[in-house]
Amino acid sequence: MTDFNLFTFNSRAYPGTDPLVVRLGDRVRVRFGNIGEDVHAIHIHGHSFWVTGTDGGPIPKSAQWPETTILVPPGSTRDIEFVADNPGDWPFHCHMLHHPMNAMSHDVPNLTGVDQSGVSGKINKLVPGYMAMGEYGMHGMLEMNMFGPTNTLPMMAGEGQFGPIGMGGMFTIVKVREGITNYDDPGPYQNPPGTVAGPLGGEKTESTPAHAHKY
Ligand SMILES: [Cu+2]
Repeated sequence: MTDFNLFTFNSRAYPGTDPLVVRLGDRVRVRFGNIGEDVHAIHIHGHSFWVTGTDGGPIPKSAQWPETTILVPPGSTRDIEFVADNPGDWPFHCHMLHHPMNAMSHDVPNLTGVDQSGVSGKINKLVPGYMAMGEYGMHGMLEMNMFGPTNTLPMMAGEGQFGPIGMGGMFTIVKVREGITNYDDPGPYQNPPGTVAGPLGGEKTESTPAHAHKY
């Protein structure tokens, strides 16, 4: 159910990808080289960028254009540049749905809202180990850490500071930090008090950090 490849950044799938650590105010250039056979739509959160070059050469400044997603065709390169003016942890990933998630089994028919009570027992007679799932969406899969076949990647993986992230392919995080003196991974962003959404009424949950509740 991988349609029909596994997709990576620099041969690595999230959470095995390195974060891109940048200093607040840095001008950042990223060059994508697509050596596969599929188009990739690379998207950043928290910023917009300028498309500044292709494998044909630099794009003159008067012809550069602003974007938040850039299509990178097979066998080509694209350069983007942005000014990191927004502190935080920002997803940076391919926007083709199964590329940042790889083995997400999205060819399985959508069972959201389908009452599956009693189904597991019957199917288990034919397919031992079958588990009914998806009545309330697939988010529950994130916490199961189910084992897949030994020759493939996990379906979804990665832990964030608020819980499972549910990505497993062309996905990384741009970490924009003020006042850093090196580009080592600085850990999760410390969100300023009052900037993180919480449950209505301020009820504390296990995955909500304490500093998110200083109302
Ligand atoms: Cu892609």
